[in-house]
Amino acid sequence: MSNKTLAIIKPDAVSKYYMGAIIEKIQSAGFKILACKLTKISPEIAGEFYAIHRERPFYGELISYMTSGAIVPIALEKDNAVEEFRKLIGATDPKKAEAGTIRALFGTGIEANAIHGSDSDENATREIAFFFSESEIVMINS
Ligand code: IDP
Ligand code: MG
Repeated sequence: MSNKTLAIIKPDAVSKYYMGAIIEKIQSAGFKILACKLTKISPEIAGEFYAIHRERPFYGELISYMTSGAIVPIALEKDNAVEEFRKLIGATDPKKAEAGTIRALFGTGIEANAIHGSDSDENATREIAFFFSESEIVMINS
């Protein structure tokens, strides 16, 4: 059980100015921010990040969506981070996400679901390294 995960506030949520409200939810749930940046990615970079979904029917749309505006990748730390963060964000489809979860509160559809969360410890490690170098990982109050 690892203690790190990667979140990405997705373009729909950033463009609606939900970044502050979402970070508030994340910190209130006890996650510590290790690294955070506002950025925009190219289709090549998005394609590399989502390479595992290359065969899925929504892949092309997913790449267009994730490159349609600014995103906020955030490296997070908490005990059992991957599982705890997936609980906090809720199901992929905001309509099916439990009330109070980030996707239920801020998502508008199965694609524009406001936030990404790593789905395994292995992917969390890969995804954090995808967006942040070692020297960019910092602990507040330590
Ligand atoms: P997850 O983000 O809950 O892990 P995945 O199945 O890994 O869900 O899909 C990655 C992302 O692709 C989703 O968060 C969502 O933005 C998008 N997506 C998933 N399923 C669909 C779909 O059926 N249609 C359009 N977009 C989808
Ligand atoms: Mg996934």
